[in-house]
Amino acid sequence: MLNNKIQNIEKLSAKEVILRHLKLNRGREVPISEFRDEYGLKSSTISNAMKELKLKRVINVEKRHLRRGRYTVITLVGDSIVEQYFRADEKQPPSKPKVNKTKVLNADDLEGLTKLLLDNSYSNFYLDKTVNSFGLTDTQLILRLMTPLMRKVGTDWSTGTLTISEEHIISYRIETYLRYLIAQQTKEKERGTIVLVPAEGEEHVLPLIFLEFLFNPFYQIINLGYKVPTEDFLTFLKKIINTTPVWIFFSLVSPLYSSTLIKQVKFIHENLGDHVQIAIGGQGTFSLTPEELNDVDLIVSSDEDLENLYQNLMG
Ligand code: B12
Repeated sequence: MLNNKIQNIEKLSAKEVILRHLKLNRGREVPISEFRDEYGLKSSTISNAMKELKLKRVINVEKRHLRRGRYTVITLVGDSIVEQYFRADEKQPPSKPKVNKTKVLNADDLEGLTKLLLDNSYSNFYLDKTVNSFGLTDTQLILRLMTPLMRKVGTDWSTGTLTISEEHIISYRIETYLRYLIAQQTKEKERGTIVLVPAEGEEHVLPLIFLEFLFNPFYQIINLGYKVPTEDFLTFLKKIINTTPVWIFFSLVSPLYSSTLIKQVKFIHENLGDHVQIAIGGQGTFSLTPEELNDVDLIVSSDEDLENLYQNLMG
């Protein structure tokens, strides 16, 4: 599948790009979003080209309800402008049959997933297709795939198997992919607000996106990303605590920021009393002592803890 993409598209018009891509992917249902994601075509350009080609008349355009929402799928059918295009093209000498080198991955093949994420022709679409083929639930996607993958990236990075650039690329692509999934999630009636915030100084923000993806369907999620001064954070919390039950999820990946985090938690409890519930989680929490955790309502230090929290809050 990774090879089913037109090379050297610079000199082609949008119409040609669409037709050639359909040809390369003959027999497969081609989502319109693929033209946008793969070739950078704007939605309006795709729509105009489709009108000009009268694709709507000769190709089935149907709304398909996919697991995470609706999107439009184009399916090739019999005698059409596309078929005419194929006939014209087939007069050229036949090219060598292509060998499909794409390996079918499984969810535990972290090596294969790393390669896919670092492939030059990577797009969200390829990862999505692969991930969909695993048939994972949301918690499995995070706990069985994303978390072990990032842990492996950490190990490979510290042993020099992966470079810093490669770690950055993978982190960025995972973040982008999860944002892409979040944008397609269906919202149910909200049960409250979850504010996601890293310990002050902490730059590992991927776990916040994991949590946003997991809880977004049922909660108003406010993901504060990084570098939020505690006083500022407090002012912000005061504005929302009277209108909604609030959880604060603090993430601590690097143990370097554990004492700062404990100060933050104390400060918030001193100023807000029991108006908010505070959970802290992440691999950095191992360095905290039971005394330090006095002000914390919940500690999530393992994948199992996270699974349990998910069952409790979403069940
Ligand atoms: C990606 C990455 C980075 C990226 C982060 C990019 C981003 N957008 O987030 C960047 C490049 C910025 C980075 C920087 C650094 N990193 Co780094 N990084 C990683 C890596 C590979 C993945 C981190 C990650 O997302 N993990 C996600 C999961 C796996 O983490 P988790 O803590 O187990 O969380 C799970 C749960 O606990 C839960 N969870 C997490 N938080 C919370 C909170 C709540 C409330 C709940 C309910 C649940 C929950 O969700 C997860 C699923 O179970 C890790 C490797 C690893 N083992 O994680 C190294 C790693 C964490 N980094 C490391 C280091 C050393 C650094 C740097 C100091 C490097 C440097 N010299 O600059 C800096 C620190 C910067 C800083 N100030 O924080 C070390 C830490 C070693 C240590 N124990 O101190 C690791 C372990 C790599 C290694 N093997 O050496 N890093």
